[in-house]
Amino acid sequence: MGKEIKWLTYDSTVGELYDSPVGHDALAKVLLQIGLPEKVITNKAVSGLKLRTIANLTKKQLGTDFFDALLNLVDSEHDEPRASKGKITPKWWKEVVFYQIYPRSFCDNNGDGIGDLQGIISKLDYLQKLGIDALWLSPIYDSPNDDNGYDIRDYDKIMEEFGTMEDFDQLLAEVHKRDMRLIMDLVVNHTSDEHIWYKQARQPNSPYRDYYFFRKDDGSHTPPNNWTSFFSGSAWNYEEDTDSWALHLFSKKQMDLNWENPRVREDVIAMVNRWLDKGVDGFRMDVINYISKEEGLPQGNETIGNLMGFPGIEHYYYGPKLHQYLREIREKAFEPHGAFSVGETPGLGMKMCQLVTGEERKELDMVFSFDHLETPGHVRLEDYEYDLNYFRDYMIDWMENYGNNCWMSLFYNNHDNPRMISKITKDASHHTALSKLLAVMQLTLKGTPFIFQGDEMGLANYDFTSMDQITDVEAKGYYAEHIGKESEEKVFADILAGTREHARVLLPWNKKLPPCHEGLYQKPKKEVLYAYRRLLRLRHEEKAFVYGSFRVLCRKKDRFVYARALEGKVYVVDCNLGAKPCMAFRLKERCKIVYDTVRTGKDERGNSGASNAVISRKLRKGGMLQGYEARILRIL
Ligand code: TEU
Ligand code: CA
Repeated sequence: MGKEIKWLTYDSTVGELYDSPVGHDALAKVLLQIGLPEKVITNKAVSGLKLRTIANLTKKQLGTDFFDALLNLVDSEHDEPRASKGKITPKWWKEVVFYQIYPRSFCDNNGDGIGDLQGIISKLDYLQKLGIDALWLSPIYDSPNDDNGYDIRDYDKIMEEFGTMEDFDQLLAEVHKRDMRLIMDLVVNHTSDEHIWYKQARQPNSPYRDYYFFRKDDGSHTPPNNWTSFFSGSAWNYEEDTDSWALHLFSKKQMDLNWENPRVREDVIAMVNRWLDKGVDGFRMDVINYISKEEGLPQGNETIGNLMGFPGIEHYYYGPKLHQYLREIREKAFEPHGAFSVGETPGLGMKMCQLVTGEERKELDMVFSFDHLETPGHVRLEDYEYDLNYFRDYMIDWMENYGNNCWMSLFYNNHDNPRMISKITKDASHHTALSKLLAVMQLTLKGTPFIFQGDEMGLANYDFTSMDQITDVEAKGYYAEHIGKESEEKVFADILAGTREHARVLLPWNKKLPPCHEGLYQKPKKEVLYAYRRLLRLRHEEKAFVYGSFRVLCRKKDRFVYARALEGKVYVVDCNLGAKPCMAFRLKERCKIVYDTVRTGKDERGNSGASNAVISRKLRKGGMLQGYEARILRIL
């Protein structure tokens, strides 16, 4: 399986570092973070330099141990990713379109202002009519809701507010009755501090002590290392009664499980098997790339910490035993059940993703990678405008280089992100067109689309006016951390731009909202719904959009034109990524318009009647695309 990669040292060159999979992804990530192009590294003058030279030259900026940290990370991976050009293995999860449900804010059936399982059941027909054939449910397990269910108290119980296990069984049966599939969220990097394991573990002599990361205070009364939590502050809680520290990469109530302990793995795998035995079709695995922490939990490199915003991350985002643990769950739980797995893997670049999703490696089926969600030099909690030209280049890179043994997930939104259309522009007059443009790309590019609830209604960000409307633990932590250092205006503007709350307001079809969200309402856009239905049907009817080849026809500024082809059938997707009109792409071949975001907007069946012929004639002469218009053509 690929050649052995050689160990790198200070005598290796920048080029060699960039050639190694982990070095490549780590450097690419750093460049992305500081907003520099790849050329900075690939140009000959730099790539030939020895690391020793670079380290000496940049000592002031990067510190002395930056390259130590980098080499340590790089040398933990000796497998070479394989990007096959061969035939794609057919799988159900490559052919479906997923819909993500965030249960708390999807549909409230009993009118208490909280979404629930009966609410989901009541919308299955709607989802089926939309053309959805697989669902991903964000966590529905028993939880004290410090992080809305991502802090699990009992993996075998349903959150009371959502319903009962009977409701769940009914939901699963109703999903399957419609030939749809259902995957659950698997949150096993951490549990709630109210989980029975953690409660036991707090006793120093408990057999559960080693289920988590506890460290005795060394007398200094400072945390054992400089790792920080994703929700601000140190990643360590001090526990007075035992004079020890406990690790939590997320909120203070989300305690990291120690995967080094084989009993943790056994218990987790047994739990996964119980759900699979019930008949669920697979899992979305929360921050699954964080489960293997480097032995000894070493101090994080400061430079990396500053660049990435999260000191310590290099010691766990691609940990030494990650592959081993992923294979273990697959072999002992997923494979025997034929279950599907998609890992949430923040921070992994393309090569690392190839190394966890290559089908020959038997780890994960797919991942959610996130580098397309922010343009270079920007972070989510920041008020800036997203440039779709970056999205295009990112997609082209992955379409061309990820390999046919790997398979991508395609998404713009989830419960951790604001709506992409609002990030591109706050000018609401463009939002309908943008929703449809994004839908066209998501449903015609190569990979499995994951639509987030409300995308199909054309929902945009909410106009929150105060922190009282924001319940999310991340935003609250961010506010507390930044409010002393920057103006209140700036802090709120950044939160308003990027808060996860935008994705967590009850969908507009619910009458009663919780008090903090009262009055927040957006009118669902029928036109966007029809566009989604039409595009979903097209994707299901035309396998070229699933298994077809991908070829770029034009990638000039604000233009993205590509072809998908299978068994002689060729489709061309012509997208205007800018707000201004542009010339449509000129094809030599005769072609037919299959779908157009502007002309067929209102018609649910996608019939555009006479206007198609008109467009066809115009097309041969050139024709125009309006701002953000997209069009799908079939070559005749
Ligand atoms: O998210 C993991 C993650 O790293 C982020 O996307 C994170 O929420 C934030 O954006 C950090 O900047 C997953 C879940 O999707 C998220 O909802 C949970 O809060 C988190 O894990 C912890 O379980
Ligand atoms: Ca309810």
